[in-house]
Amino acid sequence: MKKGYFVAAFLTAAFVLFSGGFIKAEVISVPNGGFELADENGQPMDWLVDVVDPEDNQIQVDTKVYHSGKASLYFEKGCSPKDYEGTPTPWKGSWMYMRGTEFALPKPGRYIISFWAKQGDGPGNFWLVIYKTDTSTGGKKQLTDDKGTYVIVATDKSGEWKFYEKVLDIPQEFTTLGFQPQIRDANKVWVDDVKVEPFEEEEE
Ligand SMILES: [Ca+2]
Repeated sequence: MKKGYFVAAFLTAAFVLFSGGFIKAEVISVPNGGFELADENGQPMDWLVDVVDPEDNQIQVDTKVYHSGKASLYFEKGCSPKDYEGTPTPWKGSWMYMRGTEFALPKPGRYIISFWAKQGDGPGNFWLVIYKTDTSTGGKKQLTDDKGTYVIVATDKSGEWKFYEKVLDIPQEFTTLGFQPQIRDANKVWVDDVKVEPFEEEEE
């Protein structure tokens, strides 16, 4: 921990030095937000993958299709709720999701949360849910914006890489965040560059 703290302090000092004394943007690292790191099974490091039905659904780090670096997240839901209607396992047709390692923001305030996605033309949409863990209960609490939504939804189905972002006011009690990628209906998507940056009103 101490070594990590020292490195962080050093990098901050170096950043201030080389940016001419102005802190323009603090770098906030989303753990494996670029999906460059995979385990021996091709699963993304720092993300908890919960594929409820591997016959229909798939989560893999893809090293052939990516937006930046050398890899992205491939996320495919091969079934729809209607496929499991009236069966003993209706939950198999419902949400498929995974969760990222939670991370800390330096302070409360306004942030831009963004990602790139390249989505297929299936009926489902990829959602990125923003949440924190309630440390007293272990439950997940979603962060809702002023329009009452707590997700960033990938709406484009052209198969091209598209940028999605949301500006959110992060309150004190939410300075530890987690991301939950999910799809409910059938579709496939590549996701890359999940990022969090401080929002700046004006740039000079
Ligand atoms: Ca990447």
